[in-house]
Amino acid sequence: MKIGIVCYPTFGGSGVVATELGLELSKRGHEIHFITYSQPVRLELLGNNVHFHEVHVPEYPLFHYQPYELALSSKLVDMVKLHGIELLHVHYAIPHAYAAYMAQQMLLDEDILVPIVTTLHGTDITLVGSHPFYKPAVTFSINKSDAVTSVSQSLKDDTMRLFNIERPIHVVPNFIDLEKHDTSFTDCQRELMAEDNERIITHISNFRKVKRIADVIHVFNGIQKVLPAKLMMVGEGPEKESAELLAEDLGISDRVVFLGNSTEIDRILCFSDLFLLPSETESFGLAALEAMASSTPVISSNTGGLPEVNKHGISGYLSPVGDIEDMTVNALKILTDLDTLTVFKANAKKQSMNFDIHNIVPQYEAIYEETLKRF
Ligand code: GMT
Repeated sequence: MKIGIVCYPTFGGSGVVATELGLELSKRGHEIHFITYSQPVRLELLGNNVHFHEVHVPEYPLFHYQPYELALSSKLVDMVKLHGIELLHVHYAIPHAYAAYMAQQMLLDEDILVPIVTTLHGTDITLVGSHPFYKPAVTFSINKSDAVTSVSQSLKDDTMRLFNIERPIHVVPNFIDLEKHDTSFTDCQRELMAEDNERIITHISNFRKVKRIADVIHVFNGIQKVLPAKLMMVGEGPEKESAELLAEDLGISDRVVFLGNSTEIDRILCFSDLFLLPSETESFGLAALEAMASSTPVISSNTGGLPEVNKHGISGYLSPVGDIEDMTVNALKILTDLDTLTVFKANAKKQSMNFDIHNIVPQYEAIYEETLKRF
């Protein structure tokens, strides 16, 4: 199949999922066209089967807001015609599903039929999409998609509850390429980050409010009072500065390392003992799955799709949102004794195997085939 993929090309989970999906589809013989405003961060290899088409939005002083949707839908029309793209798979409803629908209508005028598959990722539904300013457009574009998927059962339930949805939603969970998280790395370089007797705790996110970054610091503070430990904070975002200040106020800034954005997540996770994800809400928690695939148990909040990913008492623990004390106690249960840590590490790896890329990507292929047949 010739498939056009639209996504946010940044470090966010939806862009990562879209990119990994496109790369895997290309390995399975499909021709993939990424259509977005810059090359996706995890898209390193362009080749015969993987193409990238940049959407340009020229600055025009009359516009207070530059019309990205318009530029995107025009680009989709051009690329479908030029490359014979048979299906558009858009990740994140806003504004991608809306722009794709406009492109579909323009192409229809020229008797070109292209179905749209929309994948809902989370904040497009729970935080942004359900805002009254966007809700009618988001409802419309979901209902006009030819197939809709969501990354967890919890997100599907939220979508059905918050919007008036008239079509089925298929749950296709996020996935992981286990080969990229091979823990048999010989050059893990743990010694560069911490002393032998120190436990390494990691948090990776876009440092937005929804991630509850202060909780990460407080939980780590509780851990390091009991055990020698270091905290790796990976990512960039609006809450980073206040997290740095909090670490300073608590007198632990020498034990908290802010690493910024990284394309080498697997390298950081390979020396991590525990992953913290205390988010307010999380449709899935791809970062937690990536940690587990690197044999890193997870302390997370019990919200959204996280219980579908992290299994309480097995791959880690789940606590009520904001319950720093419970998270700290659970973290110490895992970290204090080396044998327990080893068991949790093995369990985390095993649990991640339920989301093997080789089992999940065929589910998308089946949806594409069924949608094309129906269209
Ligand atoms: O919150 C983020 O980390 C970014 C956000 C995005 O839209 O890229 O992530 C959402 O999609 C990911 C991939 O499906 C999910 O794993 C994240 O849980 C989800 N974030 C939220 O629901 C807050």
